[in-house]
Amino acid sequence: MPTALRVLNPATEELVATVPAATAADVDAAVTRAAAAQRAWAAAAPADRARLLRRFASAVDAHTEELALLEVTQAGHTLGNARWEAGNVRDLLDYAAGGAERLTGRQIPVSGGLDVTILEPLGVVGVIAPWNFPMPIAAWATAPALAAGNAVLLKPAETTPLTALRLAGIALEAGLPEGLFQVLPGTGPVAGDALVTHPGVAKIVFTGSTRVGKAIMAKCADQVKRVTLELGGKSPNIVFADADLEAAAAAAPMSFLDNSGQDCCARTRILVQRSAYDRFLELLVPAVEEVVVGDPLDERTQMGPLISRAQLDRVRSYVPEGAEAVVGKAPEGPGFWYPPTVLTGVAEDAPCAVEEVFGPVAVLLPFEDEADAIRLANATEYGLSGSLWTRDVGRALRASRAVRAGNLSVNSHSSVRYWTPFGGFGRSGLGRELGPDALTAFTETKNVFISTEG
Ligand code: TXE
Repeated sequence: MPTALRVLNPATEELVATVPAATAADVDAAVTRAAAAQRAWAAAAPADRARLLRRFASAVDAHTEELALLEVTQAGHTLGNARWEAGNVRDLLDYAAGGAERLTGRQIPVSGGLDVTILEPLGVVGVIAPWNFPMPIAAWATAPALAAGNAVLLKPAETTPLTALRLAGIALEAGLPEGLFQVLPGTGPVAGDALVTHPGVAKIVFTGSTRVGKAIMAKCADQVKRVTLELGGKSPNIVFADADLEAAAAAAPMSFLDNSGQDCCARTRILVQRSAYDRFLELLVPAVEEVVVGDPLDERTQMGPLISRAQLDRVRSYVPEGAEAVVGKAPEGPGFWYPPTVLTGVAEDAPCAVEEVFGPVAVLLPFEDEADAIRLANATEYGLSGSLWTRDVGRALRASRAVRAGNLSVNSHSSVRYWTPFGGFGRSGLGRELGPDALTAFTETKNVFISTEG
């Protein structure tokens, strides 16, 4: 196992930084520090926790540009996206701060006494984050976990530790207690596994591949450790013939090209009703060809590189030799570039049509009628997101109920809002993040009955 992580700029392949990799002993020491910090944090008044989290949010806001540039450099995100992502961290911290003040148990009527529920913090929470959205995904768990009175140990992905490390520094500068939020850059099998198996870690929040998520869930079972999983997706974008086809075709490219398709909500299965298929394809071709791919620092750029050579190879392996496709433009190397690609004429069950490619590749498939659309939409083991384009309200509601996915949008591709719940059906995950119940996921409900008789 490497003792240091090499961070490359995916747009240039230049070495950006070398970061020491945490060992199991480092994780153990971090758990001890975190547990001590957590005890004091949980005992603090909720208003005091809220005040510090708001200070943390303001400090993130003040460092938006620095964080955004760091994300562009290590992850190849476009500057606009990276600024949004830093803003998302700020917003989440603010939202969670309010939650700290509003997290309440209940009083339940009983005879012979008083019954109350108390929401106890879990203790030390381990967050294992992926490289596709290093800042937001880390904050989705960290902000509510802290707000609910927990400590957080965050292990960022091997390729993208820099923004997480900076966030930990900003937290300290903002006055968060030492040890409460620590970042442990390291490999999955060493630092990640040490968090998963450590008896002092009460819960794991994992975002990443279904393969690793399943293995983590199995290991957590040993200690009946709490676990939230956000795994992959293969989301449908269903376009009915009665939809505003111009709007649907204009929106389709960025719904799977944003972040170079390295997005678990990417709408990579474009399902179009056969009677509108030719017209939709005619509209889609220029929309795909016009997407600006290139230097992530250029404000006009809409799509940057893939994260790594391994990811580039993985994406290539999904595109059959000589495939029929609509292909956009991409720079030549250096950098891990792949052009926007829509595969046409592929079989419904081809690997590129049912597996998560995690790159700028979608498939275009025709369907006959509503029932056929639902059948195709659900013909995957995933169930994270999806879109429906139609002008028929009844159909929108029927289809929304019938598609098995945690996050659906009608005449839109929006999936993630920090104030609404997010998570998957099936092999896309377990549990929900974000939204009004985000803090509750980091608590254990305790019921106390107080007898008034004697
Ligand atoms: O993910 P991994 P990878 C999907 C996407 C992508 C594929 C592979 O399809 O192409 O997964 O990506 C840590 N114990 N998604 O290989 O390995 C690892 O260090 C504990 C979808 O990068 O799952 C990193 O921090 N931790 C996804 C995190 O798990 C372990 C986002 C994710 O890495 C570990 C990313 C172990 N044994 C990839 N092994 C989404 N849901 O958005 C690895 N890790």
